[in-house]
Amino acid sequence: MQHIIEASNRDRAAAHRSDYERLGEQLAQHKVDIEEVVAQAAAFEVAVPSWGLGTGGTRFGRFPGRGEPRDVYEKVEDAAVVHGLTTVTPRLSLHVPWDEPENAPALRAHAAELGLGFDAVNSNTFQDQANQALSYKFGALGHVDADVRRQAVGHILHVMEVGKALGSDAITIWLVDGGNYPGQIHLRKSFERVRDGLAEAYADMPEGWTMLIEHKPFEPAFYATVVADWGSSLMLAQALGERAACLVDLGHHLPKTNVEQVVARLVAAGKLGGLHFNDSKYGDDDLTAGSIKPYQLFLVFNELVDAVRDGALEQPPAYMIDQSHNLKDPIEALLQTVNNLQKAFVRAVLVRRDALTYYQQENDVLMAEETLKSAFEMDVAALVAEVRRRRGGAIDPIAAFRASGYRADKTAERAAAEYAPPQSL
Ligand code: PSV
Ligand code: MN
Repeated sequence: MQHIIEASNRDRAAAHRSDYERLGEQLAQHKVDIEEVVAQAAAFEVAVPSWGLGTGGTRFGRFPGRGEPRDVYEKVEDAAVVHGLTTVTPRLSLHVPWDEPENAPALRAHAAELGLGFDAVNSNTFQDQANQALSYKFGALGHVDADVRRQAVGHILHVMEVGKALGSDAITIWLVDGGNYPGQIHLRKSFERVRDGLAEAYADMPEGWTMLIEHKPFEPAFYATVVADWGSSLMLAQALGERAACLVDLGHHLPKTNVEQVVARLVAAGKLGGLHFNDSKYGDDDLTAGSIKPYQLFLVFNELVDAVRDGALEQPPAYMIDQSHNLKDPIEALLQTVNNLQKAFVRAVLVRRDALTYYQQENDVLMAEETLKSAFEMDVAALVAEVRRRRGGAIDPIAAFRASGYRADKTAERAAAEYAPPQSL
């Protein structure tokens, strides 16, 4: 891939240089040094979800793409391509058991060879797995039966073991416990059971790990989900202790929720641990981040950049993508996503914070809003491309990927009848 990137960058070098210089001049007029922004932008990294590398689907069907990865080893291979082109996705967030490796140390070594590591691991008590003794049909950690609860805690501990072997240092737990009809679950007691189950898993969490609790208002529970909102998530994180925090998935909010304000509240509580990026029009649509509500994405980053800058956040939360690529080529969708995320982040960096504070103090509503809007409207594509170029990535990752013929090569290779997964070595 490296020689393709170089060739692709050579073709674009002159046009890119002039775009970058023009942006530098524009920023200089506002007394902003483009080099400083490039340095800050280079700090942005985001994890890729193992499930985002294959074609996703809905409950009505799935239309597989060409040359999809057949197992987690091939997913790692594809993730390395995304990282090679973008240079900012060095970690994979693995779902267990969807992408559980037979041999975690071997997978870790394979990933390391390709320059990748592992981000938070994700547990799954939302589906029954083959050979599972007890069903999660009526819940897992919140189930009325203590044996089911024990099994669910056991699964979470197992996922941590897998994560430990992979070199992860966090687990993300999204629970679907809930009910479809009033009366089905005891609203208060189901929450207490979930809290107690999480506390058991938390007590055995490896040293230095963080437990990320992800809330979601509905689906698959259609009447009452136990961990439905940021308030429930925060109560759990506070009950568990210092190493538990909340994860905000941008798609897990009721329509019209002010997501950036949710982010601000969790920062204020010292409990914002991670973000799942995606976008949506109606619900948890898992579309490309920035494709539907780019202003919201920018406003979320605005809160995060502001919080890091004034010390409200000691370090940025864990950034992860959580999308389902049903129609787009998954690698291309990820390249597009990463670019959208970087642009939103850079625009947030460009917000003139002194001016914003001044206008807020003066109750100058219009100018305060314009201060945000003017940063949001900046065309920062060249700056983000320059970050990639300097790190050995592609000025235009999608063009370079298309020029590489990678998908066509993999389509031929992965269609081969005989396949020996590398973990059998
Ligand atoms: C649930 O909708 C979710 O956002 C959780 O993060 C899951 O782990 C992921 O999507 C994959 O289904
Ligand atoms: Mn999520």
